[in-house]
Amino acid sequence: MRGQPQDFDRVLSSMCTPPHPVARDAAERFLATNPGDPGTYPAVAELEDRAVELLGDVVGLSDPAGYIASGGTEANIQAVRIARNHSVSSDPNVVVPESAHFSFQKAADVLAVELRIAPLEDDYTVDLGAVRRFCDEDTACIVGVAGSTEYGRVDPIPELGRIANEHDALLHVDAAWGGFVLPFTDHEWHFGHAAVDTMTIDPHKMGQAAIPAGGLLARDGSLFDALAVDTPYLESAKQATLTGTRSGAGVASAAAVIEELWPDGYRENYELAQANADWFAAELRDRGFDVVEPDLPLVSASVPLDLFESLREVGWRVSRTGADEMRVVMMPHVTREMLESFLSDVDRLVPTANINT
Ligand code: 0PR
Repeated sequence: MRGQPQDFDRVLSSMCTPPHPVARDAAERFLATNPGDPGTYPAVAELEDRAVELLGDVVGLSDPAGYIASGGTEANIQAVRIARNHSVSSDPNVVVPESAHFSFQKAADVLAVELRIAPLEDDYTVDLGAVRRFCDEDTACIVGVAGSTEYGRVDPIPELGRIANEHDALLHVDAAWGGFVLPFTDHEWHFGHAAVDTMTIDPHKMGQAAIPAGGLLARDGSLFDALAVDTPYLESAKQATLTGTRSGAGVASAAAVIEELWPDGYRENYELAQANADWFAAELRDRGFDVVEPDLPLVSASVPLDLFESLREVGWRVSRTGADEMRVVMMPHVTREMLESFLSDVDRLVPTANINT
């Protein structure tokens, strides 16, 4: 059977997007390579080094250590694993904001660490007082989110770094989605702004690489020693990645597209996406919906369930937040025309929907 992938012309809530042409081309050329075995596949290993170096430029780190992971989930699991293995506690805990992606629940489960979930302030960033209260001598890691999945918010990363230092804990920043838009904002979020130890930044989200291409970076390469296992029958002596055989397509596409778009192409994407987010938020507000102010290019708004369902029925791929708002992510494929067409469906469907629910 020869399946047909979905079109992107009605996809509004995904954090993925069609790969950029240079990413697609690189992915195809490197399909039969495995960066997990750099002795046999040296060309893709070199591209991985280049991708990490370029990611360092994006996140204010001059000598970055890291690798291209299968996605943000693997990068977050590995960051928690670094912190756990680094910690001297026999009962380590990790303090995360309530806005943290569910991959941290997987990390806590797989790694048998306690997850302490700090509540948010009214602006959807983490409550620093709660983080302080939750930290103790067993805290291995504090997590800050730079571009949260549901509201696109950025936690106060420099303050989290100070709290982490006070507790000898590591600070991990999850910029899986936000990492390719935040360089063009005033936020303080990266290695150059704060005492960040590790970071997730995914080329296969806003970076426009082919899936799978997540990114894990560390300020200090020795942090990866805590993950390394011996690989006796490979030509390389050690391996710090979670998976063994890995996608050369993802790695090559990440290197190619970041080289192509950083910084001007990404800046252009950000400016278009943010303008669309601001415009779309205002349009929804004009129609009487409650909208969470879009700080980054992501709009969440209270939309009644029956309208939401009607929109899905006519083909719009929209999802809901935990608090039941509709969420639209301004990925590079989301154009003003798409949003106009969506709004005309909203206008058409509103009279039949019950706006008071
Ligand atoms: N960290 C953050 C801040 C995320 O938003 C996500 C995924 C991850 C980590 C995990 O990344 P991976 O999915 O690469 O492992 N956020 C999206 C979400 O849960 C993932 C997604 C992407 C969902 C495309 C749907 C979709 O169509 O919403």
